[in-house]
Amino acid sequence: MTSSSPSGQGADYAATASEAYRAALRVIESVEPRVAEATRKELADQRGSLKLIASENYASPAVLLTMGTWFSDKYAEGTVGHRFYAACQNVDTVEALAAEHARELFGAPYAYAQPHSGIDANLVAYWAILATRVEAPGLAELGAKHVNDLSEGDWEKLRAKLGNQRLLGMSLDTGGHLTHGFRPNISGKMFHQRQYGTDPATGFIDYDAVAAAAREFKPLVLVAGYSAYPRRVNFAKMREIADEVGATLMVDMAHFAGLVAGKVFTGDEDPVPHAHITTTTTHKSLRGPRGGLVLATEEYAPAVDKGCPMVLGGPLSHVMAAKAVALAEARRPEFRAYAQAVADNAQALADGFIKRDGSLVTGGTDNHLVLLDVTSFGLTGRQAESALLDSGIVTNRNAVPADPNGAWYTSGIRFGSPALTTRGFGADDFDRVAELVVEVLSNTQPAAGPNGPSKAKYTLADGTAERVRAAAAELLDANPLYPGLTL
Ligand code: DSN
Repeated sequence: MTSSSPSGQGADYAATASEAYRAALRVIESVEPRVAEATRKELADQRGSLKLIASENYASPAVLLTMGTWFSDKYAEGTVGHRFYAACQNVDTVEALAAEHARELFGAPYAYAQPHSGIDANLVAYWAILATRVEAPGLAELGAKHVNDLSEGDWEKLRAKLGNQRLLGMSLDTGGHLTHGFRPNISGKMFHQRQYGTDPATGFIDYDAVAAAAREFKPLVLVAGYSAYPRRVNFAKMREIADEVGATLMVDMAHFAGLVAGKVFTGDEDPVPHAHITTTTTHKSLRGPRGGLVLATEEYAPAVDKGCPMVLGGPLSHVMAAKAVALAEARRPEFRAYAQAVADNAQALADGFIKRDGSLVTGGTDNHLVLLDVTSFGLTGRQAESALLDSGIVTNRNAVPADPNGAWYTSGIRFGSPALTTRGFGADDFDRVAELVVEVLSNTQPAAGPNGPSKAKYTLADGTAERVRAAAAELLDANPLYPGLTL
C-alpha cells in the first residue's frame, strides 16, 4: 500500500496489527480451528487475486480490529441519549463519534450511523420521507399526535395513504439499484414505481427525459444514484426536477461516497448539498466496515433518527465504532489522494479497454467503475466472469442497458478501481490489467451444455489461465495487500 493506503503508519503499525491478528487467530483456533483456517485462507485469496469488484475494497486493520470487540454484545435500540436499554453510555460515545465524523466529512447537517447495510439505509430513508410527508400531515389533519391515538377507521385511512405513494428511480439495467423501485424488491412493492433510464444512443442520463417522466408521474420520491452507471450525475439538476414536481430528492451514493468524501465530486456532482436525504454504504469506495449511513437535512432528521426500531433491529455497535474509525481515516488528507487515484485509475482501465477495441457502456468512465459489454467477444457476462475468475481476476457480471441476456446471465462485466487502488496500483498497472482481461476474454469460447447452447458454459484456451495468473502475480507482488502483516 502506498500513500493512498488507509493507514500510512508504516512498519510499527503493521507489526502491531500482525501481533493482534496472530493472537486473535490462536484464540479462535482453540474453539473452531476450521474458522481460523478459513480466515487465514481468505486473506491469502484476497492477497493473491486481482480484485476488481466495483463495490469492494480493503478496510484498514484499525477498522477491521474495531469490529472484533464486546460492543457486539450490547443492545442499544433507540438513538444517542435516548435508548430502550440501560448502560448504553459507551455505545452513545461511538455512535456520536461516527455521526460527528460523517457530518464533518460530508458537510451534512445530520448523520445517522445505524443502518446495517445500504438496503437498510434506503429503507430508513424511504420511511423517513413517508413519516415526514404523509404520516405527520395525516395525523395533523385528523387532529391526532400519535398513530396510537387514531381510531381503527382513521388508522386504516392513513395506512392506505402511506401505501399509495409514488417513487421514480433509475432502472436496474441502466445502472440503478434494486432498491430504487425495481419491482421484485421491497421498494418496488412499497411504492407505485416508475423507472427512468438512459439515452439509448449515448448511455448517459437524459435529464430532460427524467424531468418529463417526473412531470407526468409526479412522484413523492425521486431517487438518484447508481450501482453500475459509469458516469457522474448532476445532482443540482436532479434537485431542480424534484422541486418542480414537489418530490423529495433521495440520493444513494453507496458506490461513490469515497469520491464525494475525497472531494473528487464537488459542486453539482456532490449530492449532499442538493439532496434532502443521502444514503450510502460505508464499505465500498469509502473503505470502511460493512454497513450503511444516512445523511439528512434538518427537516428529515427527526424521522431518520427513529430508524431503529422503526425499520432496523438493534444497532451493530461494534460496526458503528468501526465506522467512526473509518470516517476519521477518510477525513485525513491522504484520503483525497486516494479518491483522486481511484478516478484516475478507472480512467486508465477504460482507456486500456478502448485501445484494445473493448466496447464500453457510455464509451468510458468518469467515476470509479467501467462496464464492459462482452458480447463483442461472443460471450455472456456469466461466461466472462467465470473465465476471468479461473485466471485470478475477480469481477462481477452485470446487465447492460436493455440487456438481451437478462439480469442473471447478463452481457456485461463491471470493473471497479477502489480495491486495487488501495493496494497502490497506478495507471500503468490498470492498463496492464485491461490487457490481461482482454487476453482472457479473447481466449474464451462459448460452449454447449448437455442440452444444447448454454449461456454459462465456456472453454478457456489451454495455458491462458496460468499465463494470466503469473502476470497478475507480478502486479500483486509489486503492490502487496497489508504490507508487513504476517499471520
Ligand atoms: N451489492 C452492491 C453492488 O455490488 O453494487 C450493491 O448492493
